[in-house]
Amino acid sequence: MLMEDTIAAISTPIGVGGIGIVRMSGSKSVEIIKNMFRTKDGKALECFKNRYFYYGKIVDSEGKTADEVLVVVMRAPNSYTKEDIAEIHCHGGIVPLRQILRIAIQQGARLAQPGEFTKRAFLNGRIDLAQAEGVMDLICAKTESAAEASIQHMEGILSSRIRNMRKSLIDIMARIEVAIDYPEEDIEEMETEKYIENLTFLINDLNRLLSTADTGKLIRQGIKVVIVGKPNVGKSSLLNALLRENRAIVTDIPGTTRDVIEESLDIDGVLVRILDTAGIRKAADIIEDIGINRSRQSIKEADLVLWVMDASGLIDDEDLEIAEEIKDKNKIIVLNKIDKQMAVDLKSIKEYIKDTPVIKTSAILGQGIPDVEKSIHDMVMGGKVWTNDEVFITNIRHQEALIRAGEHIRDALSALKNNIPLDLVSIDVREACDALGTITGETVTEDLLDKIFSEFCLGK
Ligand SMILES: Nc1nc2c(ncn2[C@@H]2O[C@H](COP(=O)(O)OP(=O)(O)OP(=O)(O)O)[C@@H](O)[C@H]2O)c(=O)[nH]1
Ligand SMILES: [Mg+2]
Repeated sequence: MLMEDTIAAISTPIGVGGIGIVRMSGSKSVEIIKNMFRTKDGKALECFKNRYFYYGKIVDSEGKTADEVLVVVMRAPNSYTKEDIAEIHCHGGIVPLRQILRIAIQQGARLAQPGEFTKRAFLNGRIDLAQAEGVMDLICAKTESAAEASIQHMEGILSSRIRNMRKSLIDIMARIEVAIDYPEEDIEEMETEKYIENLTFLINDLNRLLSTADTGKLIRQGIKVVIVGKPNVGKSSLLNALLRENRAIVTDIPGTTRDVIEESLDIDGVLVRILDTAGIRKAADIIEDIGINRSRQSIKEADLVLWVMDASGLIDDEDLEIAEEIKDKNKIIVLNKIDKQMAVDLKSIKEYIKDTPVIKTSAILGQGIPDVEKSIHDMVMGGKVWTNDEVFITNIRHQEALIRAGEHIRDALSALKNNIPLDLVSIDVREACDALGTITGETVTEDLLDKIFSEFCLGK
């Protein structure tokens, strides 16, 4: 991948839209745009003013019009990539977009690889790696809270926390190196106390940041909520009520749902992947049996179980079996069909449901559905209120780097406490420093960069 190349890509999604954008970045962008752009009366333009929109058309080498367009040029270094960028805003159909891209390539551009624009922004020093990943996370965010978390990363708030930690480590490393070069015992002893104090402060700060990773993961990937219960209690009706659409088949025949149905739901900024499953009982036929096995598999993978019971029915052995199956899971009990005569008595399962919230609903009337949502939300956030200035670790790569840095800091601390020679301590401090540097991209290998950016979308 040569940085000298001028790259081009379609930056808008493939589909039908009002407008679509072809973007170019590199030193030849302006020359290429001059060759393919004509004003309304067919003239080529000598000069494109910086950041001005020009109305005209794109023509191929035979002068044939590809589309009517608006063109804008953003010159280095004040652009996304810090290189000359030209954008062609055409009609958002796949044919004009592809044709314009083809003409740009004929004029000397090269097709960009996924994430190559952002990679250039990184390599040219406009953003660091965590910020680049923030851009991609924002594009892929499925809820507002996921978007908020990625904006924090994109704006460099995570990066500056990491950089501060790294600065302290570099500072300690420098002082250790001086101490190694000029060993004077009394100074060393005083200094050792100082190192221990600084490293302890750092490890606490690092642990605080790491503790946001669980919430961060939920924010980004969503939580898996599985609806389980006996047949006919209203599981599919509950799914439909939560989705506010008739997604799953509902009948009064027990054993209606055979396969697992998965849908996504945004509950107050929390992404929920919700699964409706086959009612658990002794199966009546082989298909139902397969379905019930799938229910059991889903329970294993669940972050949270919604255990639905018929409020007008009685607890029996099948319920006890389910209770046993989900006893180690986070769960919420949903007593459904409260529009009917209440009969259920939870006493016989009270050993299983200590501290389990019980929500009463009528799925067909929509009663209690907001309470179910609130209960899910509370379970996920653990009573935590979302604050805007908090940085969350949402990326597993960042989490792993922090864990590695933490291990090295802990090793350095225990070495210091055990009077192990300072040159060995300094190795651990340096490793911790390098681990943190992989988050912002200061100490990252070419291979890792390629891997990260190849997961980006085309045209970004
Ligand atoms: N009265 C009343 N009936 C309900 C309620 N919720 C569901 N039902 C009825 O109960 C029957 C079973 O509903 P489903 O949602 O298919 O039940 P299920 O748990 O998915 O059943 P399986 O897929 O067979 O395991 C249907 O006839 C629903 O209309 C409710 O809140 N009140
Ligand atoms: Mg069902």
